[in-house]
Amino acid sequence: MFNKIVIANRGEIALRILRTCKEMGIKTVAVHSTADSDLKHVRLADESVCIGPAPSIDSYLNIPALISAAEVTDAVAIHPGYGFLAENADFAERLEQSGFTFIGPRSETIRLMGDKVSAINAMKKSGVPCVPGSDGPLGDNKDDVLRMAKSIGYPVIIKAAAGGGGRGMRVVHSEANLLNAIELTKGEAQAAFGSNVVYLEKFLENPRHIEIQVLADKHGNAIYLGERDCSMQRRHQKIIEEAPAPGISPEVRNKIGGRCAQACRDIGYVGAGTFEFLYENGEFYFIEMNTRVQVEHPVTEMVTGVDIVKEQIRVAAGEPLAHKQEDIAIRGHAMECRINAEDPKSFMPSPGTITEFHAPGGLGVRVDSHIYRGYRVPPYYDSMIGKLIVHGESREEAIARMLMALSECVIEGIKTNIPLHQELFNDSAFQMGGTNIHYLEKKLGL
Ligand code: MV4
Repeated sequence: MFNKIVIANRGEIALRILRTCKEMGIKTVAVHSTADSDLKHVRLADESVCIGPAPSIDSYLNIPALISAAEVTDAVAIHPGYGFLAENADFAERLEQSGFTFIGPRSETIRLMGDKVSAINAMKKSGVPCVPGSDGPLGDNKDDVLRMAKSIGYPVIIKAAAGGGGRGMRVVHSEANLLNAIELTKGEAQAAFGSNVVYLEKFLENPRHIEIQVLADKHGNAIYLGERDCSMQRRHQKIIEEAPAPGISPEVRNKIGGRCAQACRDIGYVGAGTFEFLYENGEFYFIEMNTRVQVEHPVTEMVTGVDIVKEQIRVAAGEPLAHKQEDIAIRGHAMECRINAEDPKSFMPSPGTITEFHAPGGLGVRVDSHIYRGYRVPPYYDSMIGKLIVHGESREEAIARMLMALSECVIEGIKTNIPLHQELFNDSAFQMGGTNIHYLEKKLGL
């Protein structure tokens, strides 16, 4: 096993990784910007290194500074968390070349999945269901493109191959707008990603966002840990996630999960990963794969009992997965609220000093957060300051526990979105389960 790991992230996920390292007897190096020396995990780590000034481009995204930090501390591996460099194939490749272990898939796999066209092609080859579409980049022949879109049927969506997560896409409702929309999307993609490659899919109007969690090792083993429903979102920012997804039967779960695990074996996937699907009229349609640990991984941990970060570290070190598919069962129901330092009505960030903090507790309540009384939320980074996760025997019990936990939670000095969460957990459509990706924006009147 690794002797010492650099945690190349901040906030709650850095603390989450540190906790598992401590449990595994692995020494930890916290790296932080000048704005982050008071982070909780920096205090708890065995060593810490300041890697640069507040802007993340100069610190958390500074590859030479991170490699230097690993060198001077004699660390052997780097955990990237989520965001920042977690899905940067060049970073993974440079670590591989410098003799450090990147805790994640091979750089080649990150690159394959970073290009959405090659990701979809790999998945289709493995029998993962995809959205009907162009089966590759759009070419220059206008007649071919028009004919193809007509056979798929409007509305269609144009997506940048280098995009993802909601960046670089455009919906087209009729043939009259298609060619112009393609040119606009190509131009935007070139400016944003340095690539004008775009592809086309049937636009699904009212889908849910359901994703499958997988784990794979270097010995050809791959398993799935069920699904999460992440449909409650606003402007591509998820705000509530749950597992299992309402209305997904064990048979349906095992069928789609089995396909994802097989795809992992086919491409030699290593580590934790997520297959993102749109789910509409009882069918799954693959859209993207995430090659990192995700913000919402705790809901899967709560219903399966598997420590996803521990498995990431174990498989990166060459050990076999600790769990077999037949040992994985989905027990009860888990829900997660992302707690953001923001105005609950305007969604404007609300950085500042936390003058009072009382964490909720009790059976089935988990708080993944780095905040404490006196902590100052810096204005430079993401506004998420923690996650409130609950587990219950049933979805109803999980909702009741979340309402209890939200009412117990006291955060003063900054604004948070806790009032919005309270409204949503009291919302009758949400309580029924199965709302689609447009529900929250429509409710907010956006
Ligand atoms: C789609 C779609 C409808 N049809 N693709 C947005 C994020 C990116 N991961 C893919 N996205 C979408 N792709 C087809 N063919 C609708 C979305 C979409 C969406 C997807 C998941 C979660 C929230 C979303 C919000 C708006 C649009």
